[in-house]
Amino acid sequence: TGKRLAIVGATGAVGQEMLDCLEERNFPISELILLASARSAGKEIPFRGSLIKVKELTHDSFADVDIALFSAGGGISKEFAPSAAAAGCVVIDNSSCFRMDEGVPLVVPEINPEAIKDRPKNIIANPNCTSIITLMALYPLHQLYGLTSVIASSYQAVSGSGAQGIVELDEQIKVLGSGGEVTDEMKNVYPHQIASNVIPQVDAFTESGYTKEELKMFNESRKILSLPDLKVTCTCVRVPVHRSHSVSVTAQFEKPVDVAEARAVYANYPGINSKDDPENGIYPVPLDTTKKDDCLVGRMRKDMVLENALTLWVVGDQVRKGAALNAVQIAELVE
Ligand code: 2RA
Repeated sequence: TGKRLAIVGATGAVGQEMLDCLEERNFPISELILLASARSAGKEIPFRGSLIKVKELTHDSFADVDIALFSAGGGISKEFAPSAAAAGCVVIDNSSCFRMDEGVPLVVPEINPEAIKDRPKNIIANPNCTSIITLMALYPLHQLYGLTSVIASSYQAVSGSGAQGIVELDEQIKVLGSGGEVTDEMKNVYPHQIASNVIPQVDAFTESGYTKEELKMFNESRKILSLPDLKVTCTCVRVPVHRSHSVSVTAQFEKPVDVAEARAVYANYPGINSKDDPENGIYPVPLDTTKKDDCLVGRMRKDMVLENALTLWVVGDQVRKGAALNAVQIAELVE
């Protein structure tokens, strides 16, 4: 029998992608409840051949709901997820709100599926997209060689800022394409022009000089892999790409590494493939993974500087595996 499933933030980019994933994976649903702000209430969204009317989110929206997927920002999760959990609903939250809570599992189904069993708050957290994509590449190598440190730089799509990030890039590309200039009025999402530019800041700066996004990679990697001493340092950069994040990673391990063996580990590994043949100019680019489930790894090489280290490049769709698909896969694990 199907589940009574709610999506909070159904009208956003991730919410829409969740609907696509639920349909494509034939997720068993007896009733779909779409919840959003009063502004969006009343909208009708197609699902499995019928139109579902969006309802306004309230604290009482979760009576008899089995699973609720939240993707409406940290504020909404903070305010409404506890009410949903208290109503007996299993909450899968895509915001950063509960990720580091002791009693909340932080799950990538291909890595730590068993963690969902211990959910005293009835809340399961979906990791940050950059963490998911990076760890999809590193986990198979961790199983082989024992991961000890990560040095990474990310190249993050504008979809990470929601639909408005995509709009801002497209608008600026259009103006530049017609010989115009980007004005300050066109810089709402980002502090600088994003078209034909890169911005070495994702999310707010902290006192350490790292941004919140960079500290998410540090904290979430340790929790998901259960490696409390894992060393992680990264720089997260926004680039003028629509949907896929790319990450350049140098990873160090306990044991000596072998590139051929490392490349081969991805064959038949769920959710991640290798696209890696440098002699023939073969490696993954963001357009390869857009709207696709799997992440792709390439540029794998034995690192020239660090002992027992591999340097590689991984790409994944930020909206899909980075958010919506991962949340739906977690929902599939919930009995
Ligand atoms: C971003 N990872 O890319 C953050 C949130 N989705 O903006």
